[in-house]
Amino acid sequence: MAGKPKLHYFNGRGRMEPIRWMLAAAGVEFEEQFIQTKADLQKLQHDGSLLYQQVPMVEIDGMKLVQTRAIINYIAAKYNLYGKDIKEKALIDMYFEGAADLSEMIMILPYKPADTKEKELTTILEKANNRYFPAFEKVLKSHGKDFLVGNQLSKADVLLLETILAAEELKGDILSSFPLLKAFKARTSNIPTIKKFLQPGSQRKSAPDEKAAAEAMKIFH
Ligand SMILES: N[C@@H](CCC(=O)N[C@@H](CS)C(=O)NCC(=O)O)C(=O)O
Repeated sequence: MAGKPKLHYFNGRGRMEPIRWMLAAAGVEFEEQFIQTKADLQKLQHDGSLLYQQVPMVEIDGMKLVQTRAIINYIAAKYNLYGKDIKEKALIDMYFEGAADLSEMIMILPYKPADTKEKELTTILEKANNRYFPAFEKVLKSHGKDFLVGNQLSKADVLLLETILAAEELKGDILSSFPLLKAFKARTSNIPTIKKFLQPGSQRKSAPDEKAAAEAMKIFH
């Protein structure tokens, strides 16, 4: 039997967090090898483990996979989080990419210069409120089902939940005018594998404070 996937990244959210979420939602246990210094990153870069000299990198099923989307798609395909046919896959990708656009804006906020953070935050909240959350509310309303596509959990649902929770960290009542998203959040948070990941002590990471953001910047810049 193949061993547990091994995740190579720093001990923070960044681009690895949605990968952690996908594995957790699929009920797959994983190990983490944390990159703590620039030297740790350089070691991986020099030993040929990173095709583009970048992380996230995940050792899984005898492969060393890089590129966040490729890793997520492999996990989604392997663990049935990618729909049942090519039309469902297209919709799942379309919703996933929308959530990813918002999620990425939130993910990089702590690494923005202090004097632009306030403006960035306003832009993110405006986009969440007027572009992304209305779109997902509309999708859920259009079919009245529990999940975004095919009434079955997919990588798009997992990323949407992750993104909702991250957006709520920025503004607690951000879902106030999105009742279907509120219900979606409650429902998906209660899926046993996800519920477990949301418990304290899981491998889920918290949003970086200034010190953690500065540490990560030292490794990658
Ligand atoms: N498109 C890549 C981007 C990866 C990326 O930018 N990784 C950063 C850390 S989050 C990195 O490894 N930076 C070091 C470098 O580019 O030399 C992905 O999604 O995996």
